[in-house]
Amino acid sequence: MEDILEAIKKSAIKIEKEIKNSDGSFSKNLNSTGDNQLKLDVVSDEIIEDELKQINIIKEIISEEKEDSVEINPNGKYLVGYDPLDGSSLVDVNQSVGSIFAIYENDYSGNNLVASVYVIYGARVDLVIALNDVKLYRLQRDEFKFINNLTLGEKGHINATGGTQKNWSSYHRELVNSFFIKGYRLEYSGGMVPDLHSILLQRGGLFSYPTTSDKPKGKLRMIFEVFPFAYIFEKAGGKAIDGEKRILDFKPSHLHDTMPCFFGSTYEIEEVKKVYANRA
Ligand code: AFP
Repeated sequence: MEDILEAIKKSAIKIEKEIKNSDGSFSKNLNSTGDNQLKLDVVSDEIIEDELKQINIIKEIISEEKEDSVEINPNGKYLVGYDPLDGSSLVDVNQSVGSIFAIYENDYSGNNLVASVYVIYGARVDLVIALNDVKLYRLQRDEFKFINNLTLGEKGHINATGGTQKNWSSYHRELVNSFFIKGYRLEYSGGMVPDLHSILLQRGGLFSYPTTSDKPKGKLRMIFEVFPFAYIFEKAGGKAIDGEKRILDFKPSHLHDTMPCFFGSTYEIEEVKKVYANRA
């Protein structure tokens, strides 16, 4: 496992330099989700693949930017799913972006996750590693220094509301508004990594990306985005559900499956369950 974590750190340092020098232009391809691929997406994916394929304990890797998995070592122990540069379109408006890594054993079921890591490229470069707890590291002169453990309180004050509002269901709109009426503050950048990092660093709140009329199965990808953050939020003392059920109890049918997701401290997730259980 240590070799994988070191490879992620090396990748992060290289990607951070690429972002600083990026001209934001698009490559000629689309990714498996049909998104235009920024050259930065492709370069970040190549940096990570080059680092991970040198590690013998890895059986295969699957990238959000590629249709199929890539075999590394048939006798390897771990499967690594990653989103090389999540929210990459935000680079052009100088917002924070991130890389997300999920490390599985046997298959890509949520309950087979054994570690999750993300990197946020913002005013500072932070790295968060979730094994049995959640640890925050910060890049200082090309080295990641341990800062502190991340834990969630019982409840928070942030309401990060994903998706286009006109495409929300009436009950989801009722849920979102119920938090604003309680005094929660809207914090939403359109980047999953900075939006969830902010909730973790402020020790609570709710991030939601629900089923919407334009995305009936949600937008966020199970293997590379939803499962790793569900793991992190649970290890930090919070919860992660699809509106009713625990996210990590799910298993994708296809490598690029998406699902609705709610990540938060306990109080907020229990409120989600109440509204979604009674939806018309
Ligand atoms: P891109 O990678 O296409 O920029 O999308 C980012 C993302 O996958 C995730 O990082 C955000 O949480 C989510 O999409 C934002 O989606 P909406 O813009 O529909 O709210």
